[in-house]
Amino acid sequence: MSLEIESLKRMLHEEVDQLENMDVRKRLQYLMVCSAPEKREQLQERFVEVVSRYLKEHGIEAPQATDLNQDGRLESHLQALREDGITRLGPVLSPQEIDEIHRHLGSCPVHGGGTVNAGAEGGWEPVAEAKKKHRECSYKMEDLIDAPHLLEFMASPWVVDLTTRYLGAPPSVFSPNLFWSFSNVPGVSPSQEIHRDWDGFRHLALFIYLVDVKQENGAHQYLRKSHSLKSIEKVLSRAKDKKGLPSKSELFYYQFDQKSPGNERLLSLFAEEEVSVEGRAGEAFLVDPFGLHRGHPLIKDERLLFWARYSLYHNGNSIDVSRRPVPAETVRHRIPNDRLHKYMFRTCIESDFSQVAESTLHLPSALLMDPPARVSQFQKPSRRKLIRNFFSSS
Ligand SMILES: O=C(O)CCC(=O)C(=O)O
Ligand SMILES: [Fe+2]
Repeated sequence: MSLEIESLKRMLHEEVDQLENMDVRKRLQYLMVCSAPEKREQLQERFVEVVSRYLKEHGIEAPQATDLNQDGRLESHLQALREDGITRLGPVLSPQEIDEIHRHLGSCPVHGGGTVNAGAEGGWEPVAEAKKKHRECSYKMEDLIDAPHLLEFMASPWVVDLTTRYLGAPPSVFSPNLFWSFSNVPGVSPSQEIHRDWDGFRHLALFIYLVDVKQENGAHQYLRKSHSLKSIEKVLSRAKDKKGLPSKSELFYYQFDQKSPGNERLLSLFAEEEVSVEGRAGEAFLVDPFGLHRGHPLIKDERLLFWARYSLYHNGNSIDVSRRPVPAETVRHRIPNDRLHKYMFRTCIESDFSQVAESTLHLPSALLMDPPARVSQFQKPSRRKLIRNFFSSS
């Protein structure tokens, strides 16, 4: 075992000792949620090093899409992601391709809820029925994978290159999702409240609009520079003359909820950084979803949104965990059939490369932790409570 792995283990154990017998994902989740911001970023760096070394040793490396580098576009997306946490990729699917996707979905049933696992009680039904009673509904993962064009885009060399460079190692693609949001059922769903996503130490969300989207039918809203300590510090230093500023730790883990007294203060601090991504069907954007974001609640019409998540490991709390990967035969001709792609898509496409899929599916536990001695008695407290504890002890 390399020194790096040893030292990472030590760092992790320092904090984990108090949390006897949590299984590895809970430990990682705890570290992600409860570490002081500086510690979290330090852990993140080390985690990336360990994962990328491990993958290299297993022959999994992403080739660089050099043609895009030459015209500087990839570099500028990367820079925007690092500085702002969001970058717009422009139109990536043509109107004809969008029509083909809609034609495919025309015969596919949906389930109430923005993700299938988070779905309301009830079965599969046509969209026309679902929209009468649900604010959101989602398609089966296999119907999404079978749809034309989306899988190819998720696997396109420059998306793989860009996500690899941002994450620091070839990504694990997880939770591809395709869902409608409607305006005719009152109320607001959790993802329509400003929030952070907690799917890994470092992760990205790729979004593609499949209908034209304006603010009133659910444009994605993002607070730029809320995704990293460094960029939060920039926002704070720009506002240094204002009274009653929150601390950078407070900002780093800030969660909005309707009752938070700090919401207004935060929104005004990030006023210059707020973007609502309006765009045509076929437009894509990438965000670091640790940064504060939401989908605007719809006031008219509807929205069809595709997302895929790119992370450093299969985190175990993603929406596809209880779903079986689709058989490889159905997609083999559509994306390269090599080690890299088998690894990247192992959560959604069955792989005949089972050794790699197996040994890396639980990458963190294989690398970082001894298996827990006893079944965990530890109940993870709610994130809100963890964060409250964090603030009261800092
Ligand atoms: O609907 C959107 O634009 C964002 C969705 C989201 O943030 C989430 O599901 O975590
Ligand atoms: Fe989110």
